[in-house]
Amino acid sequence: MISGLFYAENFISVASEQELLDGVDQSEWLPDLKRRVQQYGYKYDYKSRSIDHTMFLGQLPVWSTEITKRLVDEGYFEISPDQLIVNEYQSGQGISAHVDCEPCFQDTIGSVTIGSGCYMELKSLETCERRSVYLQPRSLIILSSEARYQWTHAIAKRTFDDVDGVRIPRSRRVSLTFRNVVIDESE
Ligand SMILES: O=C(O)CCC(=O)C(=O)O
Repeated sequence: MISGLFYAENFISVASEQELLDGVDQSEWLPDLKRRVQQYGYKYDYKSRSIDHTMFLGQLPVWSTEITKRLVDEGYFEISPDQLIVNEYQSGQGISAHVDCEPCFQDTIGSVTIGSGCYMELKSLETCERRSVYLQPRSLIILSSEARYQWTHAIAKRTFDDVDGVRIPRSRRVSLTFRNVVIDESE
């Protein structure tokens, strides 16, 4: 539908979803934003929209290893992601339209949905066309090339989504967004 956008339903099993959620819930949440977040690998600075080698936090958590391995083995990422942001959305929470920081992150971004589904809404920077993808629980969405750079993505702050004529209430959604950082070693 958009070049560089891939969507895979049932990317993870119900058992893996629960294991990931257990891993997330045993880890510390950061109060940096309105929604709760966790950051691994490198800490992204939301205010200055920047990242550098001084922001290194350590390896990605062990509970994410199975996913990062699959992302590479199944050809979604060329190299293993080294940055992970966990976002938690309660019903009614979302994320405003944005293009992920271009100087901070490489081409491919992958997001796994845990818990509630929701629409991801995309808008072309060039033509203002709109598309939306309903992210089912346990799905994977990849944004790369045109979808990553030429379109914004957002999640509307809603308590329900209308999917094929059915009103689906939102509950807690946790997303795991994997990226590779761009680090200038000379800095
Ligand atoms: O929750 C998601 O799936 C998307 C997260 C996102 O767009 C971001 O962290 O920049």
